[in-house]
Amino acid sequence: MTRYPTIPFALERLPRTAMIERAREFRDVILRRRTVRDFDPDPVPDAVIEAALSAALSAPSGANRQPWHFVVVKDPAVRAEIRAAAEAEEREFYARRASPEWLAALAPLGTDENKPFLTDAPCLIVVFLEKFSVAADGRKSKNYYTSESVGIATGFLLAALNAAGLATLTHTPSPMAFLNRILNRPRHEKPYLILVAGRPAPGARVPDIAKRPFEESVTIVD
Ligand code: IYR
Repeated sequence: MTRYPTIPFALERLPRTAMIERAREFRDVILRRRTVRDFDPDPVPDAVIEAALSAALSAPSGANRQPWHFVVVKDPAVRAEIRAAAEAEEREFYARRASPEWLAALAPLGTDENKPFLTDAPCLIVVFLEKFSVAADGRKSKNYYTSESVGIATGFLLAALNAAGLATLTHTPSPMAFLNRILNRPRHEKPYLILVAGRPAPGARVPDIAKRPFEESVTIVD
């Protein structure tokens, strides 16, 4: 295999104060992100979704294989189908599949098998992970660090949607194979999560929870 040719790369050399300012500006934007479960049905501009997806697609990935596919679902009938299938799985999850320990961990959040946000929110972005890629001629090639790569891309997407003033929810009904069937995606694409996006419903509320203190989560070796 030949190496890629290289191209120059330089970033504007920011003074220290500007660097700190930029870092804090981004922090302040992302600190406004909350996982929301009550959405307004008002549609979101396509251009916002497209720009946020372009940000996601720029994520680093193992060997630059970009092992992901994103399906944007706006069609209310398809969202209704996804909701019905997710709620069927979630009924099983809450009634039988989840361990008592898991249910106890979820109890403070008050989640249950009802997922109205899947039809209330104007936009679902279903993220698929490709353990291997299939070329146009059918040849398969293995992908690397797929969960890390798709996780980073999904993080970019969340950050971009929230920066645009949208609320989001990462939803993972379990199992999610119904998404391949409903969205007509090939078997080698594994559903990773459903990202629900829209404006929060008027009067939406979120749990009063906080992140752990900085010092507890970060160790600096200087
Ligand atoms: N998938 C279920 C359960 C669930 C699990 C975790 I971990 C959460 O942080 C939230 C929910 C559901 O969506 O209800």
